[in-house]
Amino acid sequence: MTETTKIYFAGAIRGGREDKALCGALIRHLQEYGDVLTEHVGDAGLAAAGERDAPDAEIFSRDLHWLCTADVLVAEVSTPSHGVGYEIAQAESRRMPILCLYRELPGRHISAMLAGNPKLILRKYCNLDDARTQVDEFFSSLRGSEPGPS
Ligand code: 6IA
Repeated sequence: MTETTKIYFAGAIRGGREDKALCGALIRHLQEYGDVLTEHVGDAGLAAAGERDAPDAEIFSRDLHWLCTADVLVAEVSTPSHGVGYEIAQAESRRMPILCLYRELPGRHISAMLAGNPKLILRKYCNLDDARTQVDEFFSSLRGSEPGPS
């Protein structure tokens, strides 16, 4: 992984925008590790409903294209989202490293399709600092798994 690593950040949009500020802060941290293709997910101006920046079909094909060109996927999964679940499944089928971050919230449980999936790295966090630490550990584990110079 280098500073040109392409990172696809996934976070709920129509699923709910409660965590948009947190997603924005996570994206800024991820930018220390590479190019975040989906900066808009942390955009405070992007609401769960309201005006659309593009037709759904355009959003779908643009995002899927970005996902295909990404090296890793990092997802914030505290808020259930159809789109984020779909993106995680796509990333898994492309054998991309995947980090899913979540907070424990009252009355909410992470889907068994994530919690039971050994292909994902699923990490709980309590606050932004903790989430940043999880991101740091994820990228250092990726560096550790790269083949060294021969
Ligand atoms: O089902 P969701 O909407 O919660 O899915 C969120 C995920 O789908 C994010 O990780 C994004 O990558 C992708 N996504 C969903 N909607 C959009 C979007 N505009 N622009 C870019 N990516 C999107 C929607 C605008 C509209 C809600 C006003």
